[in-house]
Amino acid sequence: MNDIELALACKKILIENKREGGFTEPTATLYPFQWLWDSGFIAIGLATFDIQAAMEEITALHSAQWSNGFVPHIIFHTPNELYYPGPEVHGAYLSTFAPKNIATTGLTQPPVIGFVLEKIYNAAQNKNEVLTFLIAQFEKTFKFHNYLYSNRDPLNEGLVYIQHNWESGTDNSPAWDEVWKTFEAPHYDLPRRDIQHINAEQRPTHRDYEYYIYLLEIFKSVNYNDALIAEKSPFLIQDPLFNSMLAASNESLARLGELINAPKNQIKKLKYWYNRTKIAMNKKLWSDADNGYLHYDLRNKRLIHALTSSSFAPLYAKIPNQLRAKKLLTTLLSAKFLGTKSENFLCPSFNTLDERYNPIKYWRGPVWVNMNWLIYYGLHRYNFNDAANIIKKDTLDLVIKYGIWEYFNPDKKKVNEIPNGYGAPNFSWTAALVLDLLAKDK
Ligand code: 2M8
Repeated sequence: MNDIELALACKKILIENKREGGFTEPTATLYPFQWLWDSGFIAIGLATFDIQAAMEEITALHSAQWSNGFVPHIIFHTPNELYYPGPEVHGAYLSTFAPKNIATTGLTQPPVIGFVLEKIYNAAQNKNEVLTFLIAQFEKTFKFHNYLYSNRDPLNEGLVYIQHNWESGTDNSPAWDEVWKTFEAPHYDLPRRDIQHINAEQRPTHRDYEYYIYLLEIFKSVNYNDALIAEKSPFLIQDPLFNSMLAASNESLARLGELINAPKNQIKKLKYWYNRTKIAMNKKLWSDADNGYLHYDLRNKRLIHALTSSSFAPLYAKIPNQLRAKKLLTTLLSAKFLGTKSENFLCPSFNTLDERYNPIKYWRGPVWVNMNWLIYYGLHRYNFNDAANIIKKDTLDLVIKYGIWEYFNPDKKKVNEIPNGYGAPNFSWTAALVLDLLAKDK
């Protein structure tokens, strides 16, 4: 398959996964709604060939923004029994801030939209065509960041926390194993739909899901009140990926703000947020022992010593200085990720030398194209061009070899044995970000 054929296949997926209401499903069947960070990545891909569709994607997402600025991670545009847990299990309507006209979750996801808006602006041939859209979406995204810094930073450190593993985007990361050990979840009968579509070996376990659902029960018991969640919930995590996305979005919004003549105090605030988050991440989330950024468990006041692909996300937001960035590069190219003889496709989602590494299970080892895309651009910010080329080549090789899947086995030795990628096929953000990587060559 050459680049032109690959680009055509990617566009076809985005067009086929687009639904009435202007949003794109991550993939038909497994994820039949709109997801926050998926939509951001999808809009980046759409912007390479259809600016209107990119704008519609973000407009549809923000149509479900809560009155306090919160942006939910799933918008249940139309009822669909194929997915569990649906709106009833999430019970987000219990919050006084939730919209009345559309069902959403009460969880969020990595705040990527700020930098997505800048990508849309840069991709637009005719800047006037996107101006009205940008002015409105800038305001909404600013409000979301304001919500995060006001409600998710109880120590006022410039670092926000996530309250559920589903907010991380890296849902089943071994990093969470350490948190599950700190409390007990009850046993539930769970009508899992995902493992009816996908091989259970590639999805989280039943026990994992019990923890996920138990956290929702806690949130519902306090009507999704943030202050009470901060006080009671056992899961309060400062995530390097989530905070990097927030920082990068602050940077982008500050630049966009200048372009659209946003009020000076908003631009000032965005720069202030960016700098505070950068300083706090370097102070609190960096580990010299691991040579990488880690998750911090705010409830139990400790770093979680697990290197994941999220450990490299700070490169995307220019969080580390050049020296620290070099250390991160060394970790990426070490036996832990690339392998001593480059035997892995970059970037495994978890340290391959850790006994919990699993190359086929969800976020516990496989390669994810959205993480590769973030690391690719992050490496370029430090002029680590050789490593950036490796990760780009690995991404395209995987997609050409296996198809446009949700995730992939990192093991290069197995390419002749493994028939396909993992999770769902025809996966929207894989298609979208491959389009962006291919467009970058032009
Ligand atoms: C996965 O998460 C959802 C829950 O949000 C699930 O497994 O049901 C994750 O990979 C997440 O990062 C992604 O946004 C979502 C849709 O692609 O699927």
